[in-house]
Amino acid sequence: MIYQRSSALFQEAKKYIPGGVNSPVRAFKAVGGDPIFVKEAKGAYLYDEDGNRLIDYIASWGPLILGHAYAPVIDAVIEKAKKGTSFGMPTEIETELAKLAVSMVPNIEQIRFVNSGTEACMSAVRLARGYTGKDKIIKFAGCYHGHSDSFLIQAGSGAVTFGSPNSPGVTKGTAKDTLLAEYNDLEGVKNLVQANQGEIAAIIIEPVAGNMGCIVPSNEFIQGLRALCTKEGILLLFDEVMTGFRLGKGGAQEALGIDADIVMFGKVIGGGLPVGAFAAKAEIMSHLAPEGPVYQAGTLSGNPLAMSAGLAMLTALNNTPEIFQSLADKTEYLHKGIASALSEKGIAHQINRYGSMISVHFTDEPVVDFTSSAKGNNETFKKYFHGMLAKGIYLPPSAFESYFLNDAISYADLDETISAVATIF
Ligand code: KE4
Repeated sequence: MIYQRSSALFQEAKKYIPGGVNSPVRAFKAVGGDPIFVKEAKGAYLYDEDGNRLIDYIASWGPLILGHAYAPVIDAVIEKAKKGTSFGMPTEIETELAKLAVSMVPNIEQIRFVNSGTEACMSAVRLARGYTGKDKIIKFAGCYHGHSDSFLIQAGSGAVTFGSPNSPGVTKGTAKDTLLAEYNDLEGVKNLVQANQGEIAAIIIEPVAGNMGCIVPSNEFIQGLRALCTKEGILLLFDEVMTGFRLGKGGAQEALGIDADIVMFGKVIGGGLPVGAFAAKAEIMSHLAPEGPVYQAGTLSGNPLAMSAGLAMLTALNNTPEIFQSLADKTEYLHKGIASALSEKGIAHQINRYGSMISVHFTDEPVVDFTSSAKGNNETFKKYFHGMLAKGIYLPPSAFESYFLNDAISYADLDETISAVATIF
């Protein structure tokens, strides 16, 4: 594999864009080396600027669940663009996507579209604070809800990758209203609630975590959170930016059998264009402007171009729900293949998997929270990442991320991936 053109492009990018990227996780800081510049992509494959073909396990960090340049999405976007891209006025397609999303996801009656997962989570927390009249939120170490100030406290994903979980620029005034708990530690949450009686508006969680690698909640933990929130009048916020429309039509609420009070989406719901959303029962959503007092807005929110991509994507998933099982089967196959390759070589590892989310951790201790995830051997991870890249397999460039399989990945691609693991170790 040669990467001259990518490296040259990176040098040029760094002159005009901070760190040469528009999102830090893309910069390979955690694994070293220069990031790969993509020229185009189709189905399961990325084609980079040096002419290399890479099997893609990121899918743009989740959105492209049916593979790159999925024809129905592309066609919808082209057709819609010819009629104008954004008007700043209501359009019918927003209602069509809202109706479809509400029909697919349990326990929601209304949805508000925004432009990113960050905006969805930030707006949902403001709504929860406005609805309850309380200020504090509880988040979990290693969970990432976007880069809004309240969330950059022991955040996951890029924030933890750079070892600066508490970002400069976040004021003490903001940080004091974000309480921190450990994932899968129900007692710790109960103690926080006890110590802040009557002050907590919401508990926000990734119901299946993907930003410290993939971490699955224990039944006792997630059911306990629901019961605690109900008892204490705290809103339970499910950040389904990753899991929404990926674990199934109904996302994590359906998969785990838990009703959240507000659900946030991003990624798949936009089909690869900038769409985020948050949703709840009408009784809660009616507190949002212009109907209610909680202000939230956005020039490009619900713009018809992004809506056309989201509508084509969700329509495809709604009409062929069997793809969710197909993806889960492929992910299980990958899990078993990588596990046997690593075991054969005597490499200490944990593999966490839920649906089509999976992550490999080079540690012999079960990975159940941020602390145990951080014990993974990053030197081994770096060798693994670059070894796989050299074999044409593109994995997330950080141990604190989940892979996202897309349904265009074939079993032949999976076999190529598995044999690459065996070879590099
Ligand atoms: P965005 O603002 O990046 O669209 O969404 C923020 C967000 C919120 N909630 C969850 C569970 C998320 O995973 C994310 C974004 N995920 C990262 C990858 N782990 C996006 C990649 C990036 O930061 O470039």
